[in-house]
Amino acid sequence: MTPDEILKEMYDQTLVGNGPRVLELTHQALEQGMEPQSLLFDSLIPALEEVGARFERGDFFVPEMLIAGRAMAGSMEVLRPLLADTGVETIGKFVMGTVKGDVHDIGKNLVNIMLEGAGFEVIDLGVQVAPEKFVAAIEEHQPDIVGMSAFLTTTMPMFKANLNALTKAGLREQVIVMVGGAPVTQEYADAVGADGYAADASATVKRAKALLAQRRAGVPA
Ligand code: B12
Repeated sequence: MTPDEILKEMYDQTLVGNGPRVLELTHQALEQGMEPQSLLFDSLIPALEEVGARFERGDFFVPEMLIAGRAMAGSMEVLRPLLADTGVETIGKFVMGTVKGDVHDIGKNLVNIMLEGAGFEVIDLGVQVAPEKFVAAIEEHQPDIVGMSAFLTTTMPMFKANLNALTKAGLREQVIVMVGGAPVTQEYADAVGADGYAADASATVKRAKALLAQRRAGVPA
């Protein structure tokens, strides 16, 4: 198969949630010397975007979203070490979690992979992370940045609840807070008082590095 054929079939098979075939194609692509980034950005992510569009139109339902998500996650397990293993030294510590009430983690996991690849040490708290768990993790790990993911308009208000919990625990000033997830916007991030927002994984890396550099230069975020 040519690289284009692989990308196309991988897209189609992710869309229909054929996990075993997506995994097979992932291995085949890598054996042929294709770049892991290309599989991610030219096939897997566009497929999930299409899944979301179909769900919105009522052509797909939750089970379809779930199997498509699983198919992508299976491939990401293979790609993860390849994307993260760039041999760069640690530049900062990042605590990351999906907010309480929300189980979406594909986007968060992708952000984690890219952050690791850029040299961040990432402590992943998983999904459904309650405010007190963010507080405890910050106390324990003393990260430079805490990242919060939310994918539902109903769980986005948890950002504010988390920020309030950090303030109450006296931790707000010592950590940079970044927020993100499909429905989140820069305006929303500003409104809840987060320090940073990014729309995708590579923008997150750029923004995280910039915020860290600012903080280390003594400029408040
Ligand atoms: C797969 C999926 C699921 C899977 C999740 C599997 C998993 N393990 O994650 C399952 C089936 C479980 C699911 C369930 C539901 N889902 Co859903 N889901 C999706 C879908 C199709 C893809 C999400 C995804 O993985 N995208 C791919 C990743 C790579 O993109 P991403 O998530 O946006 O992440 C990127 C950025 O947002 C950013 N980012 C992410 N996190 C962070 C964090 C920080 C700090 C920063 C800076 C950046 C950042 O970088 C990421 C990488 O580039 C989306 C549709 C869509 N277009 O997003 C709907 C979607 C998010 N789901 C939706 C809904 C409604 C639901 C349900 C309520 C459905 C239901 N009726 O039960 C439930 C809720 C369950 C819950 N309590 O959480 C809606 C949300 C609508 C809204 N605005 O509120 C969406 C948008 C679908 C739609 N178009 O209507 N879902």
